[in-house]
Amino acid sequence: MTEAKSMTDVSASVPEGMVIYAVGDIHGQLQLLDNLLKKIVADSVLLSKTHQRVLVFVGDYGDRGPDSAGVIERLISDLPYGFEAHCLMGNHEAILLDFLDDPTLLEHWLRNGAQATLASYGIDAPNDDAPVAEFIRCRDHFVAALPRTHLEFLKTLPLSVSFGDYHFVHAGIRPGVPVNRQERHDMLWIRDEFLDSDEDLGCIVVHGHTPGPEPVVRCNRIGIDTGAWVNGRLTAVRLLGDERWFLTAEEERA
Ligand SMILES: [Mn+2]
Repeated sequence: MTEAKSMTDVSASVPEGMVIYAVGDIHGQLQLLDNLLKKIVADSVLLSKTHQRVLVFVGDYGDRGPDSAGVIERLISDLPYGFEAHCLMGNHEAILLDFLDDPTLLEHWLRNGAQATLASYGIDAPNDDAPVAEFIRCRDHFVAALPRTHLEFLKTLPLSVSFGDYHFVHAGIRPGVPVNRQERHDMLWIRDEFLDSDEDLGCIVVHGHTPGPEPVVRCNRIGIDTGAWVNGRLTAVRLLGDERWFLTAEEERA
């Protein structure tokens, strides 16, 4: 890897013959996802004969936006033809899985947008101060409504993937710890210690989790969460050779 140390210059490469599109946090915005996928397909048409086309999704597929179930179904079975896809785990998927094991965690999930996900599977969420019996009932209904394919998908999401000089992970990594020794909790939840670091991490980290109006490029990371559920913008970074640029789908708002 070359020594790019300016705050905005990232010098890193993906393997030759590969083009990667890494997509930020979707949060139930199926329409934005479909619009962005169309742009990615159009953008990559001329590369399809010469390059392996790779999609990486950095997690947070559900919660908050209107169609969590639809987003997961799209990722499982209806991505564009000809792409290799890697879907990573986000903290919202982890919260969902934890709730299946321990229904009392619904209170925590409700603070993170569970209502939208539950509704997308046809379930009314109880209030966060409802008795535990209601949380258990909600969990049981959810287990019954969640297609087996969705459960299997959620349970088998990897935490990270690497290609060339790039490392893809939901929230980030802990500076000073090698990428292969990172802890699950950091990869799903870390913010300031990672976001504020300008240390050489040994790779360029492509991540979501912390939204902003625009993608963020620093010497050691690229943040691609543009707040699909709050800003109506879903972003992908395209990585080809040592070049990168951004594709965005935007909601039309009156
Ligand atoms: Mn997140």
